[in-house]
Amino acid sequence: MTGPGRTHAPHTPHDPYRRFASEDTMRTRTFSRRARRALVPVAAAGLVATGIAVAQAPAAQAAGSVVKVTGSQGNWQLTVDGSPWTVKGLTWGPQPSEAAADLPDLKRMGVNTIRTWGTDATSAPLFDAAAANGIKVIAGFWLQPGGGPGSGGCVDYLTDTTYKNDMLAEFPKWVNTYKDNPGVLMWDVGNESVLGLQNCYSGDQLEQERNAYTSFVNDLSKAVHAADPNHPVTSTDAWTGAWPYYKKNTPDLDLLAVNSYKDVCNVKSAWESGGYDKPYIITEGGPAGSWEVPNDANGVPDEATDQQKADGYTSAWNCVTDHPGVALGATLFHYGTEHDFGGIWFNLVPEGLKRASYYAVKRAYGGDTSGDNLPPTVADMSVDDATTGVPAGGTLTVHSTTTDPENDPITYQVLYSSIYVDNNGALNPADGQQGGGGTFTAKAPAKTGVYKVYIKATDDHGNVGYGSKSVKIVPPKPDGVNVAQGKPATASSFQTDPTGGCPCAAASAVDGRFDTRWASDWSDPQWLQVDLGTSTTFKHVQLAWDPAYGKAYDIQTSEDGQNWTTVTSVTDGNGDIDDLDVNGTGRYVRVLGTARGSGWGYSLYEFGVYQ
Ligand SMILES: [Ca+2]
Ligand SMILES: [Ca+2]
Repeated sequence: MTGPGRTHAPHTPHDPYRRFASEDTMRTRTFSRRARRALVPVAAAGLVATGIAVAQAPAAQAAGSVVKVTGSQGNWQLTVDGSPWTVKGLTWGPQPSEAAADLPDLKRMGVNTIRTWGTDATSAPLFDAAAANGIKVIAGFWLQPGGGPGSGGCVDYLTDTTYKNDMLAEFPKWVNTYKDNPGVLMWDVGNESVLGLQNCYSGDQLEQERNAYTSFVNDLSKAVHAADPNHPVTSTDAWTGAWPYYKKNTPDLDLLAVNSYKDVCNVKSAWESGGYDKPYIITEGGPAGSWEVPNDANGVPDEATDQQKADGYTSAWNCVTDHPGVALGATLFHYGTEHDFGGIWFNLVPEGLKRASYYAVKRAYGGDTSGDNLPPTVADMSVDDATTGVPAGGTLTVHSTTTDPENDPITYQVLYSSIYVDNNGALNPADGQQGGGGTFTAKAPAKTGVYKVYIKATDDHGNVGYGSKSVKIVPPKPDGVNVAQGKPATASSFQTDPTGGCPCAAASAVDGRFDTRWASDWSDPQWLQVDLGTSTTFKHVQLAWDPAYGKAYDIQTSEDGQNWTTVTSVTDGNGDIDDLDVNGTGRYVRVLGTARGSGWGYSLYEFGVYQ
């Protein structure tokens, strides 16, 4: 980092949820015996039918499908055992052990395909459940680095033959394990690594690594084809800008693949202008991601409403079907149950409850929607003082107009996320929430910063609607007059680097605003002083810290700006808001920082001196 930029969430091409989803699929999973045993009937049913003894035989003994990319330039199709197969898909989030319970629901949606990111010893229940429901799996394999910053670590594809040989042994092993399972549709080697390599390398080496990576994907494709000639192989990246590398280095692939959200309707033109000779599938798609939308007035991604997101899925699917003979389908993102920041952004079924986006995908895929009961719609959501600031621990007021299409009774909950404060995506119910009829009050978060506020509206038919807005939480206003506000201020140093949201001059700590700050060099000691103009007696100081806070500091006064008297000393500061009752008199007041609380410098949103 070049500045104390922690106050702003990093602007990366991928939000924390996608990194989480990626890492989760890489994690070695452990399953309870109970979960494994619950799946035995699925496997056993197939085995009994083929007359094989159940006791020892693996599920993979069932007959696999023959899947092919057939046709010619611009007139391709995917076939399964000779019949056309348009991929009407969703990415799959739950554990494989949950597939037997959940896939019948996906089948009712009209989903015929699910996509995963990793395939290993834990995957059998997923393939088995898919096969039992007439659904097929685009089975992923991880390669480092994933698309998120540093996700999965950095490999040097030019030199690391150990890693490459390991993968060349690993992938065919699992292909051989599962290739005869009728749940397999195709193999998907890697996810967003052409993009992700930018988090590992730059300049000429980045270019060389991207070529080496896609060449290695070709080696893997050959190895997978050698193990299994009956299923296509593809490789996913994050944008069509990766496709020229595949065109150049990966001729063995049967089709291209791309994850695309906001730009999904531009994939067709990118394919047409790129001169490609293979069809493609969308392996992740949906409404614009948090990394693609404009910021709101509080400087954080402006999240769409549930209805706008639902429309995003409809639009994405329409753009896929608008490219017949080339776009062979999509696995839209995401059949996931996480109930957190990323889950509310993308999941069709957070906590297993169905959202507007669930029903939009069901309509797109031709599921039977007759008799569906639909979710509540949270409209016109607003938070009082959302940008001017709600005092920490004070009362937050939120409004919405929420209706249910069937006039079902609605249960409400107000939730907060501190993701833009501490990068924690969890949703926490607000304390002391009251109200109804469109207006709710709740206790505001105790720490300052920009928070997400959610209204969760649940009907009594397993449906949920969400609204979300940001709110700025500011320090509680002390009693009295802030005699420092607007007065001349100077400091031992200040940051100028714009990448950290600076310049961050001393005056920004006394301008009365909680969206501007002073930030010092990253060393001890540092000071900031205010000239009150005339000798003034005061009784309280309030320091509103950026995450770059002072652990040990003195509050001092001076009549001449040269000779200082310590009014109070803090030795165990923990940042955020420090409210200090004092007895001080002087023309000049300063904070002298002697020990920093972080690796950064000292940074104050506001330094208030109260009479
Ligand atoms: Ca309803
Ligand atoms: Ca300020």
